[in-house]
Amino acid sequence: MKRNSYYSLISILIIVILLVFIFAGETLGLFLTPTIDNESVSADENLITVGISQLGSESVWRSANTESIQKSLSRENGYFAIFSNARQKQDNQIKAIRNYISQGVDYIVFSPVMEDGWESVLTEAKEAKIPVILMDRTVNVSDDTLYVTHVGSDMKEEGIKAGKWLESYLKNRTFEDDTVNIVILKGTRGSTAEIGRSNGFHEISRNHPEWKILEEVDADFTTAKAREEMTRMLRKYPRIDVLISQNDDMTFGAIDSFRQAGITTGINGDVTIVSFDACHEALTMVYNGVINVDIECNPIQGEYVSEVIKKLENGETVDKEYFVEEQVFTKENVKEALEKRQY
Ligand code: GZL
Repeated sequence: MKRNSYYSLISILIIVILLVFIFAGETLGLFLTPTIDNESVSADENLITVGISQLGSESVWRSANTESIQKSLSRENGYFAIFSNARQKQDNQIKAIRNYISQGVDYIVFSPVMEDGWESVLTEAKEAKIPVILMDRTVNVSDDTLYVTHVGSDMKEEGIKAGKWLESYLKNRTFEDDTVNIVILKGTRGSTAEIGRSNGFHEISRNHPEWKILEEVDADFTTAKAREEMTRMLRKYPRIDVLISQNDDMTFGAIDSFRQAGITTGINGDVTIVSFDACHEALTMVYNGVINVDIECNPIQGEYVSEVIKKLENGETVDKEYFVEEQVFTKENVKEALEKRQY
């Protein structure tokens, strides 16, 4: 065999072996979850080791939530935190949690991408005597001892707030043929935020036969998907009066689509917009009258999680549920919040 073809064969072989290794590593989640190496967690520091599985980085809200947990569970505060981003895939979260269990962390903190499918991995954590704290979203399990506490928002209450705001807003407004045409952009199907906000809003909307919900579509909390779905719905429905958008990132995509179609939104606009999260960019739009109302969902949950862990470390009992403080923002009250909003 000629020397050159020998070398090219060897290099092809090396590339193939590398690709197999990377694929196997990704599949087994080996690259997703950093490990605790002994040098980094010296015993005398007496750090509390926490495995954190964050569901993704799909929205402004999520980035703020991640920053909050990483800031609170810091080394200065007595923690050694291992962090993994599941890229919106439940399998990646399950792999990360299993990895944390095998590393024998002291606590597991995670934001479940959807409510179902956690029984077995949480049973493994319980059997390993590793307390699990839910952050942001929650899980649907038959045995609620599979997690110690949920720190997050009352999402159903957020949906009810949206419905009640729309009720009061529509009281002195009339629409063609006395029907209010509504479309809903929903978050990740099966997530606590999507389930809670949908159920809460429907609890109010079912009292209004004049509210016609033309379509509810899953846009996965992302700007791109929302833009795509809103463009499709604008082609499909001759008149849309109200958009309920289950997070600000989807609202941004929908507004792009309205603008493309020459449709105005917000105060005195063609379409009334109800959004959720209340991030800085959206609150600026509320202030400028482009979004009518923003139902706050507070991502700053790290301090609550750290407080729960410190209580558990001291052998104190903790509540099953900790809800964070949240408001409803309109043009009338948004200015002060806007000046303080960090995300
Ligand atoms: C709400 C959280 C949602 C936000 C979205 O608690 O789960 O997920 O509303 C985020 O922005 O993507």
